Amino acid sequence: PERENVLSGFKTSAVLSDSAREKTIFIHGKVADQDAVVILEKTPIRQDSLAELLSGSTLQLEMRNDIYSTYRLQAPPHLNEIKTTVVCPATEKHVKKYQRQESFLVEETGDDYQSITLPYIQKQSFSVQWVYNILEKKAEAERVVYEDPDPKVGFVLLPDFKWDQKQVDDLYLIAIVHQRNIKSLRDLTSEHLPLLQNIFQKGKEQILQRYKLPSSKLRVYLHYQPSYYHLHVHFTKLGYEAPGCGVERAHLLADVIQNLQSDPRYYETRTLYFPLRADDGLLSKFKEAGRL
Ligand code: M7G
Repeated sequence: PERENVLSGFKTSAVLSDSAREKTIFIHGKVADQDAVVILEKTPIRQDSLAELLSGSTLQLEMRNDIYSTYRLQAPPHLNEIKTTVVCPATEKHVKKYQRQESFLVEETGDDYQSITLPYIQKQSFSVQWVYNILEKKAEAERVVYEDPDPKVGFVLLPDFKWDQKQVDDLYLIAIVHQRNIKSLRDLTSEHLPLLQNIFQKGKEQILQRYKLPSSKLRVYLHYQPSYYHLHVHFTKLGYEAPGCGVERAHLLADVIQNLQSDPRYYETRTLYFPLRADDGLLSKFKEAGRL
């Protein structure tokens, strides 16, 4: 494992959000004059480490009352890690993405997509360089779980960077398609059914083989709007509320496939609903167009 401390010179400028329940904090700051976003998250307590945790820790009594007592437990360092994600250099848009914000539901017709959303995302979306790095094996190559190299229906399946792979309870993988011209759900037509069916079927098979999770335990979905406009599918464990996964943005892959089977142009023409955050530039565009 790489031992480096990019964070030793980190200067905090603001806490973007935090959650005592999720045990996370999102911080904005600077690393050597560059803007950075740092996400700290306490990891779940693993069942397979319980014996070691209980026997190998020191306990400090806080209070005792009748049959009740509370302690502070000092776990061995390797059982007390904090998962840390660093985005550096971070753009203004990254800072906004992680800032707690009020959001508003937008109604986007097919025409709105063409006249408002498409021009906006062509100018203003996150770089998908990290996606190309994965497809070209320039990054995360050793993390790839499965690849179908076919240029039309192929994809790469790998752990999402939100998942530390230590326990299956919060399983989170993404399938990234090899085709480079599909931005999002909006671009899908019946032409893409073989691709979607391939991802659905092989993704489920691989997860069953490797993690022993049957498809009845999986939530397989796309986000609209996504953060990154290169088509990808999320695979998470059913019942795991992944951070940032509000119901409004999720479209189950099984539904997407059926909708395209019944209407080849379903996602081109339908009104789609999604939340946008107060400071999202796209929200301003909808307001300017009188659509909100
Ligand atoms: P999305 O629906 O476009 O955006 O999903 P969201 O982040 O708003 O949900 C993109 C998914 O890719 C998210 O689940 C991210 O956690 C994940 N992801 C983002 N980046 C930059 C990386 C990365 O560099 N590597 C991996 N493995 N996953 C990433």
